[in-house]
Amino acid sequence: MPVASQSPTKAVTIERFIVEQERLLPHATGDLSDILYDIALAAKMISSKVRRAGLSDILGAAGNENVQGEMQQKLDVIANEIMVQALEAGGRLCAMASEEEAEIIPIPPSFRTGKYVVVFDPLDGSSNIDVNVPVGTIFSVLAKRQSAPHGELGDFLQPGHQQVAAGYVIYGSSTMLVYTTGQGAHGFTLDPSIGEFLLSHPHIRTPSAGKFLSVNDSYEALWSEPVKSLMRRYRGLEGGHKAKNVRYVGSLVADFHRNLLAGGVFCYPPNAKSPKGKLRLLYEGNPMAFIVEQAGGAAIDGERRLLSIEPTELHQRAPLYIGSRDDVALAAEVLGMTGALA
Ligand code: AHM
Ligand code: MG
Repeated sequence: MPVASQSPTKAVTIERFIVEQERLLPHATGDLSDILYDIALAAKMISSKVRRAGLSDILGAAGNENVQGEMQQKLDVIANEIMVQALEAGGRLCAMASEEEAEIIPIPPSFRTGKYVVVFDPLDGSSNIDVNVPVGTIFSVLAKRQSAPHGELGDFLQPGHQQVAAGYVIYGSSTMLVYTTGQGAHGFTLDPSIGEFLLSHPHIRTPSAGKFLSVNDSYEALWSEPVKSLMRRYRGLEGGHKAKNVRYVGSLVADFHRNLLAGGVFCYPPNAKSPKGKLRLLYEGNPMAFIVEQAGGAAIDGERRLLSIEPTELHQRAPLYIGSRDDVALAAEVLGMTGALA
């Protein structure tokens, strides 16, 4: 693996890395690489907007007119527009879908269409923006499977194991992009001085058992008994397990990223008020599940491997238990899951 080790003078840009990865796929046409470049560009643009979030507030709150007399837009709306505009013109997609839009986003007739669809959450955790907590962008790339030249709902409703690429960007103390095309999960850190994503975390491996538990336990009274029992085990109160440290940001990208690198499990269980949890399968659960499996971890919905779920709706929710493999295996055992983790 020529790019796995590097000296500071031989920095590997994301463009170079994507090209090297593409060479490993004998039938690659370059279309997928172009989509990834476009997403990396969008990530840089969103990052620059996020970095100015506090300043935008000074200049005018969302819904107010700014100094130029334009309406201020909410950052999640801006991030959505950036993603759409970065991806629609490339000729590689036949449609897109976003958490921000109820229906599929068509490719305008003035642009060529291609053989992929992308589904994304442009700014996950955006309720955290006002208090300067990390937020992120999550994306999933699928190959078109219907015959019509434009994208249809059926192109999006594919189980997660069919994803051809997936990733996320975290706008944290630095901006990082982590993606996979099924050949490992790789992380890149944005060097703001040169405006490039540089390979910083090649071939990420997540610890097999983690020290962190990320869960919003204000829902505890609404959980089922097996879920309560699982949480007691993670906390070392039942079953003789070593107690985990609880860390919950409330931004999936931030909680997932910490656990991916340091080891741990993120849970968003079903509860009596939300029987499918909160997180969306196609653009939150599935991309993270693809990455975590590539890093040696696992993801389930409590009944099956997350990537095996056949979706029926664009914005459907699914419970999520994701992270270090032994920790997710414990969830599978306590919740009575019968199938294999992966
Ligand atoms: P969003 O897509 O509307 O931002 O919601 C998703 C977010 C996740 O980032 C986070 O893990 C979760 O919602 C937190 O939900 P809760 O406040 O119920 O714990
Ligand atoms: Mg979200």
